[in-house]
Amino acid sequence: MTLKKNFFVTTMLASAATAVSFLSAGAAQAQGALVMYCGVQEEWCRAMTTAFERETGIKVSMTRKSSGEIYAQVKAEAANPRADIWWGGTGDPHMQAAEENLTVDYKSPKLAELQDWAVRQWEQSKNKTVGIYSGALGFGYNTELIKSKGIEPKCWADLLDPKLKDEVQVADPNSSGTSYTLLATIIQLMGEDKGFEYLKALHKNINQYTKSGAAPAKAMALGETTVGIAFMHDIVTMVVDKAPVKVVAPCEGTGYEIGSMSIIKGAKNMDSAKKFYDWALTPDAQKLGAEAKSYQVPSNKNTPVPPQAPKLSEIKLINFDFAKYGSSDERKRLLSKWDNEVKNLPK
Ligand code: S7P
Repeated sequence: MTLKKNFFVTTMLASAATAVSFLSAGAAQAQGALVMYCGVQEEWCRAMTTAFERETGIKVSMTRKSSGEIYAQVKAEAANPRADIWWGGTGDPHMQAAEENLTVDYKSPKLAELQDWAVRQWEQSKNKTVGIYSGALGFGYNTELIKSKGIEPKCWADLLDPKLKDEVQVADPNSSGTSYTLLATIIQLMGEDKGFEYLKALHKNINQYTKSGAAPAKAMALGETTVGIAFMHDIVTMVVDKAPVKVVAPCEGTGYEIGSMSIIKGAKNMDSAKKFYDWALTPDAQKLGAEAKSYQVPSNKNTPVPPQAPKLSEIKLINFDFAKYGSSDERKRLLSKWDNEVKNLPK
């Protein structure tokens, strides 16, 4: 090879190497921080973020919001999605997002390790959302404040007692998955007409419709409301923190949630989203819930169930129709009916 030829080959090789390193830098940029919308309590969201970063070296940018708010944001951003993964929150808005094509189907190698209810959620959503935990809806009361009322509520019906006027707190079902679970539960228990009559009567006793579903449990612990309707596990967290609070599984029976996880359609960090999805289904990741004082029942059969978790087998659970109450039309119809017929009723 002549000197000139040699120089030509060397230059070509160097340019090729530069092009390759440019390409991989570009790819690394495209695989930026994983953007997670998180639907559980802030402490658990933060624990998941830190552990995943430590485990994989992938940075996570996490935002915590209530279930209905995350759904609204994912829908609003659909043309140019910001988030990669939506982890946690009640299953109904995940189901609605699946039906509206806002999320993508994915089969995790961890699927075989999951409880039947978690897999059923995945199947019913055409593989677009999967169950990560479960927990029953109930209510609680502040054991100090209830004394002056002379009652001990045990049933949904007891919450209509005039002695509880302005003493009951629950979230707004538009923002809160917890409260939408209440709406769907009452309708399934009583039928739609009687269910709405119940919710209108309950409205007289409501002191505030909060944005977040767990807020009434915290308010009850602080003595700001006598009764709080919330997931039982969120009320247990207050009991563990030694608040004067009693947890009630309503005597008529109650609904429950399948907390879910979905990958956003058009995610800019698809590989990282799938890595997070698989990891979030492992016992090591699911154990972080109890460590953050979140006492749901985990979906992986090998994850220990926290001893504090309300025992689903001992609670009278309704046969919750997740497909119907997670469907886009039904969710929109019921939420607008609640807005029109309940929320703005005078007291
Ligand atoms: O606190 C945990 C938890 O109750 O929060 C989720 C809930 O959907 C989020 O709160 P919102 O009611 O405000 O949407 C539940 O999935 C979870 O068990």
